[in-house]
Amino acid sequence: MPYRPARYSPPEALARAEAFRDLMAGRRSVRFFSSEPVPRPTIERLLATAAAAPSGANKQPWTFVAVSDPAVKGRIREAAEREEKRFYAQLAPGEWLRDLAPLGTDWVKAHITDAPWVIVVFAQDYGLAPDGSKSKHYYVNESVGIAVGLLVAAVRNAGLTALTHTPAPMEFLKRELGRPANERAYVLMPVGYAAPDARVPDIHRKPLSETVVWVEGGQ
Ligand code: IYR
Repeated sequence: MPYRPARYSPPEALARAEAFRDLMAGRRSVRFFSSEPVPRPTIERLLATAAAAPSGANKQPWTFVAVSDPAVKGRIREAAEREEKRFYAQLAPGEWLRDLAPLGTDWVKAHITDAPWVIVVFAQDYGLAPDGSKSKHYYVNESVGIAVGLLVAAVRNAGLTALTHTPAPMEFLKRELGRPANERAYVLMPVGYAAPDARVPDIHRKPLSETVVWVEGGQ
């Protein structure tokens, strides 16, 4: 079927690219959330944005579990902290702990109960129909990663913040949220307003010159 995406004049395209760059370059991972509520319709739009991501063979191999129930958030926090205590005290190699030191993270995960919403993203390693039959999914990690990227951008665009959090290991999330055999927890994201006194580590992005290689010609 025909498709005519919006197009812009080159100066307008540049201005839009700059404005979106500025919006996204101002994004920070925030670990301090206000408990101020965010209405469900807003979260629904953010999730619809994520679900518009491209995916291998259009299989859309993701499930988003949006939790605002304080009891469920409480159980998720408890289990996450149990895993994280073990991570920080026993599992993490010295180099990993040294790499995390500038972020100031530890096993306490107050963001899980402070934020009004916790979105748990599950990756579907294969399709599972209600009759139990299985089907193939393709490039699952890539597809779900792109969807989470769109979600992070949508959250920022709405003036909210999120933390992409991966308590390791994450098996407890599948159990706690009663997800089926074909799903695996991919990331946990508290979403809400940043606390008014939120602080972030003084870390910086690499200059583009270290990140981009140009191979130009022909235009
Ligand atoms: N999952 C732990 C440790 C952690 C790991 C990475 I890689 C980070 O970028 C941040 C934290 C935690 O959430 O504290």
